[in-house]
Amino acid sequence: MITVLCGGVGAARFLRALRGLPDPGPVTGVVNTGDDTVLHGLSISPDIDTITYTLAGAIDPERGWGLVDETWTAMASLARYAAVRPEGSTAAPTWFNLGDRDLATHFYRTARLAEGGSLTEVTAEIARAWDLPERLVPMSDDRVATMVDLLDGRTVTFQEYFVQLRHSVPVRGVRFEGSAAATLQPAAAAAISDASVVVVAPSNPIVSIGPMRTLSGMDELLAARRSSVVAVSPIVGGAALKGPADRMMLELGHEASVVGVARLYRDIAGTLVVDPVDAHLVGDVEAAGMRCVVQPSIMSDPVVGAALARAVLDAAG
Ligand code: FO1
Repeated sequence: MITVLCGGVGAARFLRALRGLPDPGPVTGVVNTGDDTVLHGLSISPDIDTITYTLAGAIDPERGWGLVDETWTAMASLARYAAVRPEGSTAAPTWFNLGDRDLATHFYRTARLAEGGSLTEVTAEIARAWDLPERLVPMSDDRVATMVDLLDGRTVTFQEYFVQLRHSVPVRGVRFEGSAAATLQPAAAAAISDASVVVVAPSNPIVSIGPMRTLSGMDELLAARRSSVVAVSPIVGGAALKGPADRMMLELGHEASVVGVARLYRDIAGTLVVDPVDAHLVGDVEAAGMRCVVQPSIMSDPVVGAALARAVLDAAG
């Protein structure tokens, strides 16, 4: 069994790449829920949905989130109410775009959670509805909310930072509210212990992989099997492939490079896979304490993706 620790887009593409191997065997994605939010009273799990839609072949390829060929009638209709909401009301938010078909996923998740279903159960049901062969497990059934402390003194939720502020404001800290009391989902813990290989997907080390690492026992589970944990660097040539990982790393005192990634992961993963543009940093990654494998990691087409997946599995021995 292969277990992949997942954020959003990069992880979704890596999981899809595993399908390019002749016989990958059972695959489990343990997915970040620190990005989850409630808007319009709806429970939204962006990373779970990005992975589900990508593996279903239904993701919008340009945006990397939401459904392809989406329509936006509900969002457009909200503008009428946004115009009349009283001062201080957060009703009818229009900054976070929920497509008409995407809304069905949030309706279902919200209704099932309200009935007492766990996020783990509901995630599996949604994955089944989209005919996914992979198993997706949220990192926890408990609420963990990534909060971003901005340099200007404000604290905002992750989605306010990422979408409303377009992640273009400097950050001075990141916190994971609720994580001290949250339990690592037992199915996720078992998937990590029982896997032949654990992959840390090319996801943001701070806000995608970071939240799951704050759950009690997570780092210990990974450290105990460190030699067969392989991380794929989300930083290529000093820049994030998508999103604010590079800037966030710098702002929070880390080097925005594969060496900075190695310093964050060296206690939990034995090997770091880096793109050929970073081949000159192999010695520095190894000096930071990780074995380093060079392999094209920008999953622009299925052939590159499958070769990356193969190299990652080979790196785990
Ligand atoms: N990202 C955006 O940049 N703008 C949006 O309006 C937006 C809406 C959205 C709706 C549902 C969903 O599952 C994801 C959505 N995302 C949107 C993506 C999401 O904010 C980020 O990709 C992740 O949270 C970061 O991994």
